This record gives sequence, C-alpha cells and structure tokens, in this order.
Amino acid sequence: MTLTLYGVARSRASRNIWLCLEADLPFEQVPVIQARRVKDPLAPDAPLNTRSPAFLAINPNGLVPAMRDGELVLFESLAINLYLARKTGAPLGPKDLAEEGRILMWSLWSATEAEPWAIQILMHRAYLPEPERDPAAATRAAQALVPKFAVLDQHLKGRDWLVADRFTVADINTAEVLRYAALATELFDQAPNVKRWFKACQARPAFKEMMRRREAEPA
Ligand SMILES: N[C@@H](CCC(=O)N[C@@H](CS)C(=O)NCC(=O)O)C(=O)O
Repeated sequence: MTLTLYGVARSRASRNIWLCLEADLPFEQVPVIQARRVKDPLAPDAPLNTRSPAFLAINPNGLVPAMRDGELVLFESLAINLYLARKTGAPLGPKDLAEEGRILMWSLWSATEAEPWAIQILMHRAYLPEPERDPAAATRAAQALVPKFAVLDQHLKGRDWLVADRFTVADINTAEVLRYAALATELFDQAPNVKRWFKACQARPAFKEMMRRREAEPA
C-alpha cells in the first residue's frame, strides 16, 4: 500500500521526509505548498496549496504536512513521525512501552516547550520580510529557550542520543524542532552536549538527502 505525504520539503513535511528516508520507507509525495507562498491560492491555475479545497478535504486545518496510509489520514508532523516509527518498529521506533514513553516525552517536549519559541527565532531572524521582523521578539524567544536547552544538555551528558542509546524518532522530532532555533547560535554554544548531538543528527545521510531535496525546491 502506498504511503502518501502531502507537503513540500520546505515545510514541516521535512520531518516526515527525513524519517521515511531513515527508515527506507517508500512514499509518494504530493507537493502541497503553503498558501501564503501563492499569489492567489484559490485561482483555478494555482498550484495545489494549503487552501485548495482538495487539500482541505485531507487536512481541514489547512496546514502541511498530512499523511495517508491506506484508510488512515493523519495531520501533525510529529504525530505522523511517531505513527510511522511505531509502524516500522525499532531501531527508529520503540522496542517496549518504556521506550515509547520516553520517545513521546521528548516529542511532546519539543512541540510544547521548544517549538513555540524556536519558530519565533526563525520568523524574526530569517523568514519574515525585513520590515516585519522584530529583533526583540527573537531575543526574547532565545532567552526563553535557555532553560530548555539546559534541561536537554543535562540529559545528553554522556549520551549520544535522546532515548535508548540509539538514534530514534525522538532525535528526528527534537532536532527538527531545534533547527528552527539554529540561528540563535549562542544557545548551542552554551549547551555543548546539545551542540554535539545536533551536529550528529544533521550528519546523518538521510538528513542530508532531505536537505538536498529541500534546497532543490523553489524558495
Ligand atoms: N503543528 C503543525 C504545524 C503545521 C504548519 O504550521 N505548517 C505550515 C508549514 S510548515 C503551513 O502549512 N502553513 C500554511 C501557510 O503558511 O500558508 C505540524 O507540526 O504539522
């Protein structure tokens, strides 16, 4: 049965593409792009985008990524990765309930404790058009992340990976969220274990291949 990922690599679908490449999981990609990147998202000749009725039928939130696996349709990038890792099993997925608990913990920590701040850094230091950027908002977000990075740094002391001495979906989910904070280099400099782990995550061939595909897409 074909696994379908809706979204482009220049979106949070990057997380799912990375996971599928790590797991050698074949997938079909439907390149739905963000509506804000399309001049007139509802024009008849507009590319498939997050406001297209055909995509809203898949994800009524109007956000990428989404996934279809047979009858099952999911949205939320981290949930999709957790599902796919559970489906493919170890090494990316959990071997037992305790590992699953730890994988869920770091994934939810990433989504709730880190991502709301990390995205502010990306937006206000890189993404928004210059006049809309608020440097103070980026600085506040970086400050808010200092104690979170300290927690992660302490956890990674003497460890290569987040869970179970091997690279898992928890590393993909957390590293992808923290990529949004990458421009706040001071955060990584103050947390040497996070910096080492983040570098190791991004050295993986599947991450590099995902980034290659991302860079090949129109900006
Ligand atoms: N929590 C959601 C967030 C999804 C999200 O915000 N997606 C963005 C792209 S990364 C989007 O589709 N934006 C629509 C737009 O900007 O028009 C997830 O992790 O899947």
